[in-house]
Amino acid sequence: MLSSPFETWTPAYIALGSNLNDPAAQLSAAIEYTKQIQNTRLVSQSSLYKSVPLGPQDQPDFVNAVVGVLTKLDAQSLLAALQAIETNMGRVPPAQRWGPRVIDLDILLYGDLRSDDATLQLPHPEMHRRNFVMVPLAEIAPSLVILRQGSVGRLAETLGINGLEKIAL
Ligand code: ROI
Repeated sequence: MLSSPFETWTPAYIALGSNLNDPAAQLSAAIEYTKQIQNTRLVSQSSLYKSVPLGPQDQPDFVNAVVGVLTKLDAQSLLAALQAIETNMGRVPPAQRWGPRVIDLDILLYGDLRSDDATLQLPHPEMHRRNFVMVPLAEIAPSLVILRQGSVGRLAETLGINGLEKIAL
């Protein structure tokens, strides 16, 4: 009972990405909306990074960032809140797998929770391979350890900054 996620502030990390309609402005708007999620506090925010697309190259560069929150929501409720923000911001189901998008909000980590749900895999199964996720995350949580992958700082260093450029903050 005392450890119910509804009564406890859980740290979670969220990756943001956009490559359409002024991506940096999309990320700023998404961060403002994230601050308004009920029972949730924004506690840290990385710089914004321009990044070359992973996947099809015939699309605009992305802007990526990571934020840290403390939340009383359970993981599924946090996911639902983030999906509502995506929908409000005009996200439509991508026409193309790995195609361009107005906004993408992915939960990377929710406390120590492991989830292999169809709708929510935690830790995010690809995060440790993507420098546009690990480099911004390393700004705000370098000593965080990702299950079976090692520390965020070490992973970010190993991945390097190829194709990444800090553009703000
Ligand atoms: N590539 C980059 N650089 N950043 C992203 O956020 C991103 N998101 C995606 C795909 C299309 C896989 N590529 C990306 O969903």
